[in-house]
Amino acid sequence: MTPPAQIYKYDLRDSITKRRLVGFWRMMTGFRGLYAWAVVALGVSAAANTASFLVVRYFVDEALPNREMHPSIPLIALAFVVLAAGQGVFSYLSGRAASKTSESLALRLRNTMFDHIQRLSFTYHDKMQTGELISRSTSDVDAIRRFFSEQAIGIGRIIILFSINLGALLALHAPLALISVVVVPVIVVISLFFFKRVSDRYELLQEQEAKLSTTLQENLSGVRVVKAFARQDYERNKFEKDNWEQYNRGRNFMLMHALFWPFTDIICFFQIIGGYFLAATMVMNGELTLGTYLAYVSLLGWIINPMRNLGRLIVQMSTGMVSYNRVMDVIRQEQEALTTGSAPTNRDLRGDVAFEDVSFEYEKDNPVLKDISFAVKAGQSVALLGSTGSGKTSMVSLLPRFYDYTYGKITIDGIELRDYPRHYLRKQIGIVEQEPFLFSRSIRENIAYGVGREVSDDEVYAAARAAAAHDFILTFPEGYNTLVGERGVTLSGGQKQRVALARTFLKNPHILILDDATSSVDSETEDMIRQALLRLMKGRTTFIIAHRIQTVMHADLILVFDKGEIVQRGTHRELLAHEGGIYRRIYDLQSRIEEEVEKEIASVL
Ligand code: M5T
Ligand code: MG
Repeated sequence: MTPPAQIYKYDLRDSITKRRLVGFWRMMTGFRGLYAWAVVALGVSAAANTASFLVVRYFVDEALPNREMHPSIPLIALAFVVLAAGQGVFSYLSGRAASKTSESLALRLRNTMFDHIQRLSFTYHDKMQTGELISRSTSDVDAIRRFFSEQAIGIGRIIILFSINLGALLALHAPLALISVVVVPVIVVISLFFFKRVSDRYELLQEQEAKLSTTLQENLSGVRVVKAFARQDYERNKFEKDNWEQYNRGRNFMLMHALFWPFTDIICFFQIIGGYFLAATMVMNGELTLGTYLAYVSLLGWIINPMRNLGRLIVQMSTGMVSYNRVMDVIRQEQEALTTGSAPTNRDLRGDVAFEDVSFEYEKDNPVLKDISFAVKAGQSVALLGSTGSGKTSMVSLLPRFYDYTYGKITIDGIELRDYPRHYLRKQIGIVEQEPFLFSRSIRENIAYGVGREVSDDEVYAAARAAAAHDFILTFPEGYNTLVGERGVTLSGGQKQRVALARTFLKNPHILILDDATSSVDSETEDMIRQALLRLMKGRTTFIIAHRIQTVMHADLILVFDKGEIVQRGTHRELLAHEGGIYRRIYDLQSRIEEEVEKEIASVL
């Protein structure tokens, strides 16, 4: 089976509106016909049900009083069978259409959410908690699904039942019919009263649920830290506190529901008893036949009980509406424009990069980069050195447009960075992140991840060799098919880094960014990678962030960062010549340590 084609024909972003019911209506695009059919089929089923009460009436009033077998009795029996079968069949057809509609709508919503979330900006993801996004994509989507599968269809059903049965009742005895529905407006008013209260409480409940799932998610990804610091008790207490809050909010929510029931129950009870009583009196006074009375009793039940359900549904609908807002809040966020930009994208980047007085801030008025200016020619390498938190990662993440700079100008090949479509830049620029992430897939899939086409084994091996990863991968029994992460082996920090390096090498980018990419490997392996890098870097502009002088000394330009500013610049030679400069100090410190280590080793040998 394949998903219904309609789900791809409509963009849910078009259904964002302040009026939530309108939003729901728009969301149904492509399925309204099917949905209407679900309601109509339900109506047919209800009509068959009602008709059988009228047949009862005919049977009691017309057929029974005759002593002999009335000629219409076989017909009556047949009518009962047909009506019962009709009711069952149409009820099934309705359920089938309704389930297809609501599941399709949920399917589309989940697809849209997933796709949308991965296209949101880095800034949004920095701020939005993962647990919150997960709960909106699952629990809130489910509430919307229930809105379509249970609440909206239920309300349709009730309106139909109400109209058909009331119609029949009016035909039987109009004054009695009118008296029998006096409580209906009261129930509607009570439902609306509860609607607001339930929806407020539900919103609080959902917020707490998101908080709880964030706690859980964070705890799971940080399970090693928790264990290492033996903080299980602390974490449990924290979780229990949040969970207790969840309990209270859940309870408040259910309590509102619980309060609603007795109100409507009592009202409906009086309505039904009153109706029976009144009709019975009328029978005794000879104003009503017995058959009509029997039909009336059934019809009244079929009017009042659905009305009680109407109240419940209206109240439950509020949950769907709260969830609608929570989901639309995410969908409303603007995506990063990936493909717009006036720069030509039909050729590869050459790699001339220039920064002119660039400043950047994650949060307003808190600049992490100040007046950064430098220029490199295509094929040159730039090394960034500096204390932690000085802005090195931030600077390089401007190049693939992960973030947009606040002031100044960055150009690549003479064209302003903002004119390049992000997708193009990210295809052309390869970045090995400071804390690389690997998927729970095979090593091979991880390495081939960035290429976006079928790659041969030889290509994968070559990239892995360059990253000094080939040999260690072959030590695993399953080699390149070894699963990484939760479902497979846990790689060491250095192994992970090398797989990430191979992944970027294979992508063969025109601008290469290595953010502390060899920090977790030993000096010998680093040396191997450096050799491979020298070959790879040829002809492409490279940015290398590192803390070791050895790693940066061969760069064409070394930038020394401090607190978001470039405090020194030049080649290794030039910077060394600057006695008392930071670079020189770092160099002296690192060579002193090395000397000491060497002495130490010599003394041991
Ligand atoms: C520079 C802040 C960070 C620091 C400053 C990545 C990131 C950083 N920051 C944010 O506010 N949000 C972010 O998403 O920016 O940070 P950096 O650029 O990561 O520094 P670095 O790469 O030079 O440091 P290190 O430790 O990797 O050598 O104040 O709080
Ligand atoms: Mg960094």
